[in-house]
Amino acid sequence: MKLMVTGGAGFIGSNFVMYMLKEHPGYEIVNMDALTYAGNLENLKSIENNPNYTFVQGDIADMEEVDRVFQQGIDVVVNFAAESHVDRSILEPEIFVNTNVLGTQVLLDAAKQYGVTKFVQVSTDEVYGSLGETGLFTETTPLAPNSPYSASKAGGDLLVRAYHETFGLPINITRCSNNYGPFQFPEKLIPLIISRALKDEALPIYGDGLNIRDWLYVEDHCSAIDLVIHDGVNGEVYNIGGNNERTNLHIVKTILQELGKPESLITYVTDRPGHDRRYGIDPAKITRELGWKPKHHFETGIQETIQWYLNHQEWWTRIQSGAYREYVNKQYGDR
Ligand code: NAD
Ligand code: TDX
Repeated sequence: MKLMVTGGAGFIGSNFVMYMLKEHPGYEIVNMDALTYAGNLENLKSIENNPNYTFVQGDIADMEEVDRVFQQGIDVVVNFAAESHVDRSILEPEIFVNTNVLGTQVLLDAAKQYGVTKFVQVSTDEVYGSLGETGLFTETTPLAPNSPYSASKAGGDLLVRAYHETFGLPINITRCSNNYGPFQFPEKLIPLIISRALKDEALPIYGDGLNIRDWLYVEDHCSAIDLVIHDGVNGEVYNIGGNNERTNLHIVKTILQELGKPESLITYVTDRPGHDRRYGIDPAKITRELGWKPKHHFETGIQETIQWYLNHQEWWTRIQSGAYREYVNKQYGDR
């Protein structure tokens, strides 16, 4: 099987590439990634010489670049490539529409033209909007995105759905809750707090810190996508989540305790505009129909994650200094 993974140099994509090469040593993987600020080939150092792995630098919104990859003969597409940070989408929405909507459409067209056995769109619970104090997102919850990021992801999802209904493309859409684990870019809450706390910097908490996110260890997200590729019923949406709802304040205090740092570092700042109050996923469908079960408990997963960031300080320090671009140029030429 030949898989095209887009966005495989980002946080979840790189974990997924490594996971699939380990779980399915016979599969070939082509990783197409534009290497935006969030793409980091250092994440993939452990597998860069694997003969079943190739990297292509390219933009999913560029028809010619996408076409060149499909000419290699692709069986399955897993689309992780996206602009993924809500705060950046508030400052600069255009690039989100370009990659998350137009980029998805370009990929869909190529998948339709060349024919694939599966197109998996990796999406997010944020397309459902915000929950009140009770209830969970199911696959039939209406889409009600509140940020330019989630609106652009919802736009991509709707195109994926339409290519199934109109052209019979064999698709699945997965909607996962907040991921955490190794290689997450230090703009996102958990790595941001760890890296700033280690430097005794103020820890910015938006609003009252009581917004709730539903956390899933990244490897458990990868195992769910693996199942969907193989057993997902064409046209279906699968929600992925581990029933781990926590307030942001709880997350930050857990990290501080683990690092032995004082809570006085916590600094309440102006709330994110349109800040969703609560996310919570009902994973009953993927559990029942595909037999998926997460392996990692939040309490141990967060400890392992903190330990990973402690052991890989050079990884995030280089990102924060921008020096990892030198590695890219050294490895793949100056482009
Ligand atoms: P990330 O920002 O860490 O990585 C995104 C990757 O996509 C980067 O390597 C970047 O270079 C690449 N990319 C961006 N624009 C591109 C383009 N036009 N063409 C090709 N490559 C491009 O993101 P992530 O956190 O790993 O998220 C991956 C996917 O999972 C996204 O689609 C996101 O919406 C979804 N998702 C993320 C989470 C989460 O908690 N991080 C949860 C649910 C769903
Ligand atoms: O400095 C901060 N202070 C703060 O209070 C940051 C960066 C975040 N927060 C809050 C906002 C959210 O309530 O923490 C929570 C998590 O924020 P992010 O890490 O930015 O994640 P979120 O907005 O929930 O979106 C993430 O999960 C769903 C990913 O970035 C998305 O790509 C994914 O779709």
